[in-house]
Amino acid sequence: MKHPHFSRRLGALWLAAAIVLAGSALSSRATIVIVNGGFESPALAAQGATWAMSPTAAPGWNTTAGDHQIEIWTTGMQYGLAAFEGNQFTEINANQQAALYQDVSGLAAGLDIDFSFAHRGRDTVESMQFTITDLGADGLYGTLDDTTLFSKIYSDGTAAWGSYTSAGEGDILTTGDTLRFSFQSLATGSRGNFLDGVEIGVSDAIASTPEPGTWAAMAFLSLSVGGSAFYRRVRPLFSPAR
Ligand SMILES: [Ca+2]
Ligand SMILES: [Ca+2]
Repeated sequence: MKHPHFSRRLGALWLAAAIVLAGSALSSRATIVIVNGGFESPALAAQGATWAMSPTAAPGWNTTAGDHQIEIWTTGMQYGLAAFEGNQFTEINANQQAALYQDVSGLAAGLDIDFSFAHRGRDTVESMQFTITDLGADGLYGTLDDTTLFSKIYSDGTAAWGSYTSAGEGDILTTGDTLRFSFQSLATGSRGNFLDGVEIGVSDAIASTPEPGTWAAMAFLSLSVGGSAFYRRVRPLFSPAR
């Protein structure tokens, strides 16, 4: 059976979200809308000085860096430093000051946005600015119809990961436009601002939502019977393709 407005790609995204949410820091109601938030893909060999630096080092992520380089570290690469989650994390400044971001389109309006992430300084207390921007009707970043939905600066030293969530930040709602989720390093130069464990999810306060323990069963069900029940629950979060 064909499901209009629901592409195979989105279906895969929902399944991935269901799996991720088993250990999520976000509400059990939230559906993750970004990909590779833990910088675990592609998996690098876990050995001393292994890192990746390339435009495709972290699928799903984009950088504002002029050289387009994204840098991924593995646990133990330097300073005995371990990833906040999994085995890999990123340093926002690869060769220069930059922002890492993901644009998410197709979200219905009026959904609650929740987030969590971990941040750490490399050399000293370092700061970055997390911003959620509505790109407006033109869907383009940096134009006059952009609106900032949320923006906050986070500062952490080298001793430990700082762990943050949207708890206590008030409601942040989707608008129906494409949104940019951006982590802008405020450190200059080729070093600074480790980032890991990024989870950004949306939830509909009205939708009936299963308990976390049922997600895996639902994912299995959707694979087994074509996902009609699973899709019906989650499809209202996305508006029809435009
Ligand atoms: Ca990670
Ligand atoms: Ca715009």
